[in-house]
Amino acid sequence: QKMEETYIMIKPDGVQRGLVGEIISRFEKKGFKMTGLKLFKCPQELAEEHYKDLNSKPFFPKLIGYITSGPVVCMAWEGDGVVASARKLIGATNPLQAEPGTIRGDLAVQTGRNVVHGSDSPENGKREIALWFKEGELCEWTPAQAPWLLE
Ligand code: DAT
Ligand code: MG
Repeated sequence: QKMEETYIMIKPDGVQRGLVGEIISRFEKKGFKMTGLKLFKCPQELAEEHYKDLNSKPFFPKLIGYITSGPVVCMAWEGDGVVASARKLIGATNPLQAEPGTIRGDLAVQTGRNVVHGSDSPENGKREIALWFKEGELCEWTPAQAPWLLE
């Protein structure tokens, strides 16, 4: 049985602001395993599919415009409880409400520029990874630190 996985994406503001290393670092240091990574310009249709549950919201057009406005960093991360834990590391949707110590709490101020995405359930983790990554883009590997993280 495969470990839980989540789709994490650094949004265009995170890339433009030079926060890529900082954000990846948080997940790396926590001890999760990266299984996919790419810099990517997101086409309109993919952005719309990714956020389809929000397509009736008034902010939807702006959200799609923002996500497609520049390159994003697409990531797949794996680990026990990674979905909920990544959401905690990321912090609340509105960065002003996000706790200090979280990515959004430390690095952002507006909901419309909240620098990072994380899947909200294991099902959506799978769905989003399949949506953003092609066959052969994911990497199965065992980190050398595994025995020092997992007993
Ligand atoms: P999250 O990204 O924390 O999972 P979400 O799935 O509810 O939040 O919404 C997806 C993104 O849509 C969110 O990161 C920013 C944008 N968004 C959500 N609510 C918004 C609002 N009320 N006004 C403007 N943008 C919003
Ligand atoms: Mg969400």
